[in-house]
Amino acid sequence: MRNLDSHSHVRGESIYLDDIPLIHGTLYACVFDSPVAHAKLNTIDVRDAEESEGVVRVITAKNIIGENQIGGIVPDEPLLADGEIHFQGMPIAIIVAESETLARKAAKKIKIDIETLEPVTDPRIAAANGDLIVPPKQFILGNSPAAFKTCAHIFEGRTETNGQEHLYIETQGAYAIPAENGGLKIYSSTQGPTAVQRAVCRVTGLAMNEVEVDVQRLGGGFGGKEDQANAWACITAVASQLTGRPVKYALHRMEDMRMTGKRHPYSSDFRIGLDRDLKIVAYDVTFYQNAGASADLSPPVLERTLFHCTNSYFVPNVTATAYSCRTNLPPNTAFRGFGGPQGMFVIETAIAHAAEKLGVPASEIQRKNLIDDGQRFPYGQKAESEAITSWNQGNKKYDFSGLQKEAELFNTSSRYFKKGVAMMPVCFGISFTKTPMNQARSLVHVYSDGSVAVSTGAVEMGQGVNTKIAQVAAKVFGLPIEKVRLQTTNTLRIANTSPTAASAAADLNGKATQLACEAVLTRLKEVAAELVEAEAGAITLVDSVVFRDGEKTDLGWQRLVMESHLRRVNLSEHAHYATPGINFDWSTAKGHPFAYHVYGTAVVGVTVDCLRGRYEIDYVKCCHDFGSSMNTAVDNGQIEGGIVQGIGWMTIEEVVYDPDGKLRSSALSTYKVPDIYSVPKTIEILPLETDRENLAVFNSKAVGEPPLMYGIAAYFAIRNAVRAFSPENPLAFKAPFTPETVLMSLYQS
Ligand code: MTE
Ligand code: LUZ
Ligand code: MOS
Repeated sequence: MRNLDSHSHVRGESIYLDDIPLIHGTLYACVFDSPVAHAKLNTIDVRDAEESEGVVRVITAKNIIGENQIGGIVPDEPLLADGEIHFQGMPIAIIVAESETLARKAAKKIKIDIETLEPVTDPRIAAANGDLIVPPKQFILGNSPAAFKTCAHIFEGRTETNGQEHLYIETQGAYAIPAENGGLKIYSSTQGPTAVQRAVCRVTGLAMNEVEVDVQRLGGGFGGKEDQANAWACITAVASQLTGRPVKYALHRMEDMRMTGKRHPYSSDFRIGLDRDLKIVAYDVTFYQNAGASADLSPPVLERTLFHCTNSYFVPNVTATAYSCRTNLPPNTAFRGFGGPQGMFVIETAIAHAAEKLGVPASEIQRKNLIDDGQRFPYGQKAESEAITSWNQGNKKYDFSGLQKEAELFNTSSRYFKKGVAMMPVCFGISFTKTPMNQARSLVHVYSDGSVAVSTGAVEMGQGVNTKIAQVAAKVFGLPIEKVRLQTTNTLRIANTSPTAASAAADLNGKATQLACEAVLTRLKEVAAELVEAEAGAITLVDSVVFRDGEKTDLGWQRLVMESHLRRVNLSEHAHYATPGINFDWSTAKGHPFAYHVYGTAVVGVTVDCLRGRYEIDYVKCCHDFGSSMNTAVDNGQIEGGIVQGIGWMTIEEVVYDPDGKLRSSALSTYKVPDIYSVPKTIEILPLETDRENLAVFNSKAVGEPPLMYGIAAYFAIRNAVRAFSPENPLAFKAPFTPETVLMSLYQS
């Protein structure tokens, strides 16, 4: 089943924020943002800007009618700088003008008087200064201090993983339109319409029932619009409130790169202890998360790092500690995997490091420690594990040791090209780790002509959630998918939504849709039973036709719907779904936070050109746990995209800040994402065979984030190839492994 959007996408007819027809009188906003990372802000001189051609209004913190505050979790994020500047790119003033060009021209005329302060960009320095976003968090399982005393082998080290620019194709933006009696309608490129609604209410002083947020789709979000769409929506809302006119702001690429946060860089320390049989006995890890200047989503990202700090392994004794460190960088935020990848990188490093020191393949340590059914994660939840089955089924198909031997054989006869292979098991928990967020609603209308409209809180951002939800409705009603239309995501129709995030949108909104459709179906079946003279229990709907006891009748869907309407039967339903059985208690740091886990095992092979430092990803082969996929086209696309994005993070994508906090990789010429030439030559996906039940919609497990972490193997595969060339060189565990760092690693003395 193809993605419903593919037709309009390829014809360029899909509607994004920038395609919304503008209302007469629309103004354009842009911001004047800080040129320095840390400073005292004494005065802002907007006089020249105000007098600049076409300028309608210049807005600073003191003009905001509501609160100058957009911090959702911690109230530490002013919309506009007031008194102090916390990062380079921090919005200071909003310029509203008759055209985009005139607004940007005027922005250049703003002058500020500042006293620069020492910026901090290193999370360890921030931690040493006691500058934490929230108190440290810890997971403890067993007793690692005691267990280390029993270990045959103990290794320790440090890792660094860098940030990652989301580079959604559609930049951030919003369009605010005044509504009756001081209300506002906001079109926003957001993953979280309700988050936008709340933030807009806070800065404008309006109530939630006065603000409507509408989202057609996003040109990508990847977590970057889970919370960080709020600022731009607030800017247009404040500007619209103060001018009484519609205001639009769509960021230019370089503004977006400069002003928005990225994946959190982490610096981490680990200590791993193994017994003689290579079983991991104890693992201590300390994470220093570079949160940037304000909390944003850093606390839950930090928590997910802890949740995934042992990846797919069972480790009986774990002490994991995590610090969220405040620095003078743009606030870092959600990014596919939400801290999970950063946690997993560290244990994979610990294993690789132990394997190198012990002279055994890392895959042997990995395989021997995979979590089994009934074993517990450090947070107390028992595994329903597919870790071992996905490894074994992958191995049966791909022959992992055969692939390793092939690379070794190649390396014996090749001097300047070296191959490396690495494995990556993945275990990712599905559910928001904040239990209350795991709820959703769906509004289903069956119109009198038989067409079906579905509204949910899910936001389509390329991941195919609308297609999956349409499939759910079509399946329940026994209709072709063409009969079902997904409406925009709108806070008037669906209230109090969780963001489309945590890979859970299809599960949560799909299940709510299933419930809504089933409720309407029950009523339709009662009418059908009357019309064909049967018990309601004997009725089924298949291919738009009513069946009685499995036999086709001449009552079709359309007539059934019309007859039901004439009998005044309710053809609409608003249903609510809340994931059952989940909980988590931070006072004990134990619980059952996830509805289920997604498992998988990947093997990645690379070839490094040891004269130039360049490399190619030869293949990624994975055995992936779909449960039972309801849409293999969409799901395989998610896996391929996730893998490429994960490889990008580990290899060529390099976010660089100057020590003074200025983003150097601020354009597409200096920040490289994988393109068609650098993607793996082959990606093979083997669906794991399992007949286990799960809490996913129609047993089709969430797929959005987990595959990103297969990309971590690319890092270790490159490392193995580098070591094949120069085994004696000491190598840091620092990602990304860019071609430049590979070259230097090959030839360092
Ligand atoms: N796929 C595309 N094409 N574009 C995106 O922005 N975001 C990812 C993933 N896949 C994303 C994507 C992220 S970060 C998440 S959490 C999930 O999609 C969210 O959607 P889902 O819950 O429907 O899987
Ligand atoms: N967002 C969030 C997420 O708020 N909570 C989560 O647990 C989460 N997990 C993954 C991605 N986004
Ligand atoms: Mo995805 S990081 O949960 O938006």
